[in-house]
Amino acid sequence: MAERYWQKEIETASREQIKAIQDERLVKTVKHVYENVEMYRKRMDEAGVSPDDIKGAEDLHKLPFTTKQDLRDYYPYGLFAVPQKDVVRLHASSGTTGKQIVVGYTKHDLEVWDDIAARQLYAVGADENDFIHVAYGYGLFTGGFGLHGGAGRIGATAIPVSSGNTDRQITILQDFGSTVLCCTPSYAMYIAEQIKEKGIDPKSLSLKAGIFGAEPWTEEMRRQIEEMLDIKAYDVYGLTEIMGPCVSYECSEQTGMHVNEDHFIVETIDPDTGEVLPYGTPGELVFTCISKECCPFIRYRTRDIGVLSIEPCSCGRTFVKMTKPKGRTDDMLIIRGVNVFPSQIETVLLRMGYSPNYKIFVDRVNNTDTLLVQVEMTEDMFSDTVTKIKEHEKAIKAELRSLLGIGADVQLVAPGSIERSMGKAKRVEDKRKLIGG
Ligand code: DLL
Repeated sequence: MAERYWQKEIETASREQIKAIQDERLVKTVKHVYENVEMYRKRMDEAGVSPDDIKGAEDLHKLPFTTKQDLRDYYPYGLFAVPQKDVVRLHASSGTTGKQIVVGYTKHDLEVWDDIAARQLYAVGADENDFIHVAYGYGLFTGGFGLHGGAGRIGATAIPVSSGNTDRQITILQDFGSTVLCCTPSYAMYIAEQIKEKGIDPKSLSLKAGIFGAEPWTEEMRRQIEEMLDIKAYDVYGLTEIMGPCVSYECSEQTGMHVNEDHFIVETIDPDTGEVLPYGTPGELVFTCISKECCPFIRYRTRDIGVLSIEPCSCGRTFVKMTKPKGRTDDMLIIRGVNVFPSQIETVLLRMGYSPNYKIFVDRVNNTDTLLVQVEMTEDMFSDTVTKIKEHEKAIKAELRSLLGIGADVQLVAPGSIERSMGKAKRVEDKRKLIGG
């Protein structure tokens, strides 16, 4: 299939052209926030930087960072850079901890959002002939409206199912002829399991692609979903603070997501020192909005860890690519001094043939951290003897020890017994935090 682009000129522009656009838009945005947002004016004055010092992207490092705490401190509208009469939409996110944050969009901001979602849809091979089944939540969460806007932009038929009610999702997939499924990867997996359980042949559906994001997932999980639903599964990344879904989008190569660099400048930094890192080095992703009117956050620290690459991509797009974020600095578990990402545990489990239905419990007993991984047995193990099950548990333990470098307890539980998620999965329970440790 020939590669198709929604906005070919910019998606395949030369690096020089992209840099020129970024320079011009950054200069304009910095002036905009300096003039209209008290926090930016104060921060820049304190740092001794004036808008005139910012001549292009190479000056970005002079600007102070913005964090989620800033959004909380200026809650709800203190960081809006336009008058309320120009704000046409609000979205919000509560995150896993703390007070929710609020962002606003002007008409222009929503148009940009529709365009970047349209780029994602074209990149997975969709066009006006497709039925876009949106099973991300609609509401203050950005997932539903984000992909919905993109579907409208390309003239496809949007099916705004929202999340939940899995039986109904499946009926709609069957009856309405959905061709592209959009939801979290954990929900896609659950839908796939239910389809299997009902004895429905995935080939009897019209689905051809999935756009899955909003939470970390592994390559192993991608393969399972692709196989179970008989589709191509693409990753999509974004966050409320920067826009919502489609800040970066995956293409036919399926090796990471192109950042929409005409709207966002991406950097990776050392999370401890704030120092900018070269491409190819894992670091915290930091985004600067350069075309937004209402909430153009400057050097927003995402806490997501990724790697950027500027290697040529077979799809022809020239935007920088980011790897799947392997986790968040604040999701990283430090267990007995060792850094552990839930995604590493997922990789081991899926490689060994288990499903991504697992739960990680961390606790502290007698001043020592404990790690327990619960995972569902496969259907064929269910009738195994206790001894046999113990052997399977031992095998997982050994694999985890070799990958993580620390010991973990493993418990195989009955198929279907771990709670399923219709949105973002919550797989970690760190009891140490509950007791303030
Ligand atoms: O999750 C926006 C979104 C909706 C993205 C639908 C993709 C699809 P928030 O609720 O603000 O926004 O959460 C943002 O989710 O900082 C990451 O930690 C995580 N995240 C988002 N996409 C991915 C992904 C939406 N593809 C936070 N892989 C981000 C890993 C992701 N983590």
